[in-house]
Amino acid sequence: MQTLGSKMLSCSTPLFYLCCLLLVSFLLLLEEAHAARHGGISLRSQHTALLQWKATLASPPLQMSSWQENTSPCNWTGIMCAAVRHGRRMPWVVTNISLPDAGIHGQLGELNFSALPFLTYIDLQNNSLHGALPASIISLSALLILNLPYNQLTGEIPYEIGGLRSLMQIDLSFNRLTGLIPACLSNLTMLTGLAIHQNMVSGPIPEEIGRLVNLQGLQLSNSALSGMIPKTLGNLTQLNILYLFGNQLSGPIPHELSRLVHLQRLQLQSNDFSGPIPISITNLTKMNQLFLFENQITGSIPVELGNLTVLNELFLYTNQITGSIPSELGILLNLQELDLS
Ligand SMILES: *[C@@H]1O[C@H](CO)[C@@H](O)[C@H](O)[C@H]1NC(C)=O
Ligand SMILES: *[C@@H]1O[C@H](CO)[C@@H](O)[C@H](O)[C@H]1NC(C)=O
Ligand SMILES: *[C@@H]1O[C@H](CO)[C@@H](O)[C@H](O)[C@H]1NC(C)=O
Ligand SMILES: *[C@@H]1O[C@H](CO)[C@@H](O)[C@H](O)[C@H]1NC(C)=O
Ligand SMILES: *[C@@H]1O[C@H](CO)[C@@H](O)[C@H](O)[C@H]1NC(C)=O
Ligand SMILES: *[C@@H]1O[C@H](CO)[C@@H](O)[C@H](O)[C@H]1NC(C)=O
Ligand SMILES: *[C@@H]1O[C@H](CO)[C@@H](O)[C@H](O)[C@H]1NC(C)=O
Ligand SMILES: CC(=O)N[C@H]1CO[C@H](CO)[C@@H](O)[C@@H]1O
Repeated sequence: MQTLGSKMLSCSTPLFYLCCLLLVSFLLLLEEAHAARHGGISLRSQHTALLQWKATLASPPLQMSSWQENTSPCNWTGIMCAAVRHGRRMPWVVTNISLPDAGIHGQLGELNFSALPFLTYIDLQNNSLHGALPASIISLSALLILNLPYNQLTGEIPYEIGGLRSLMQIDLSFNRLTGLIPACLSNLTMLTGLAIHQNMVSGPIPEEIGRLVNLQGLQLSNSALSGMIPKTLGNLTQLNILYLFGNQLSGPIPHELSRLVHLQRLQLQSNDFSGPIPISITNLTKMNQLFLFENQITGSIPVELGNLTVLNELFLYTNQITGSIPSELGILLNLQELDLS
């Protein structure tokens, strides 16, 4: 049953897309019908969804005291609205929820996302959100930013997230998410930032991630990822930051990483990487931090590292590196920290 179920719902099957398409069309129809009854897009249903969510929270925080029945949600703390064109009208709709550090104790699954189709921005970082990231998140088709670090989210990252084609930033760091990194994240080709640092996700880094060619930051650190770095990461040529540290990743550091010409910080420490430091990465002349410590790296330190003139921090300790420190490293005038012990 399990296998059949996951097969049928796998994001790579045409059936899933058909279902999504039907679901989205259905929701749009509903929205239209609803809007028609009210002579336009209804702020009322957005108002209701937010108040219903508030009612499910364990002692709603002070910041939410302005969330009251007979006021406009556009006046509430943490809520922003915008006027959107709808036929000849320009109704106000809820576009932002921004309540970081607010002590919200509740579940996102209780928030009726299908009533909030105009949300572009969610920042609920550093609250006490627990439970899963709900599959209903697929309703948020206008979402650009999803910021949920520092919560207690559990369960798997729903593959439905791959349907949010407008998403530019996802931060799910510092939660307790488990399961695999869904390959369908690779459908979010507008993403500039993807951070799932400090969770309990496991399995391989999907090679499909190489399709996210607009990524500037990729943080998949401090989890339980295993397998090799996919060569396709070499396609992410806009990356400034690549953090994969604190996992059980193994195999060689792929020389394809030398294509990441904008890379400033490469942190691969505390994994099981083996093989030599690829000489090709000494082409990454913007590299500022190179952390390779606590791995099984062998061979000698390439003299070409001396070409990385803006390198500030180079940590290579606890590996099986042999030979001496090349004198060329001495010409790295900016090198503040060189720890090869
Ligand atoms: C929003 O609040 C202001 C005063 O703070 C008030 O004048 C205005 O009527 C409110 N708007 C709505 C739609 O509730
Ligand atoms: C989280 O919010 C609390 C206040 O609610 C604050 O003291 C703490 O510094 C915040 N933590 C982070 C990581 O932002
Ligand atoms: C969620 O919102 C939609 C759209 O307003 C509505 O049709 C639906 O009944 C709501 N669901 C619940 C459980 O309130
Ligand atoms: C609302 O969201 C947009 C992105 O969709 C963002 O540019 C804007 O800064 C947000 N406003 C606030 C007050 O956070
Ligand atoms: C990405 O990289 C792989 C291997 O490095 C390559 O075969 C592929 O064509 C590249 N392009 C995309 C869009 O994945
Ligand atoms: C470094 O880049 C240059 C061109 O910028 C190329 O000719 C050379 O082969 C590269 N070296 C390595 C080791 O990748
Ligand atoms: C890099 O360093 C090597 C050895 O130190 C040197 O021969 C080479 O010319 C330098 N420059 C480039 C672009 O590789
Ligand atoms: C339309 C589209 O790009 N679909 C892709 C979404 O992601 C899955 C898994 O990576 C692909 O198999 C689909 O082709």
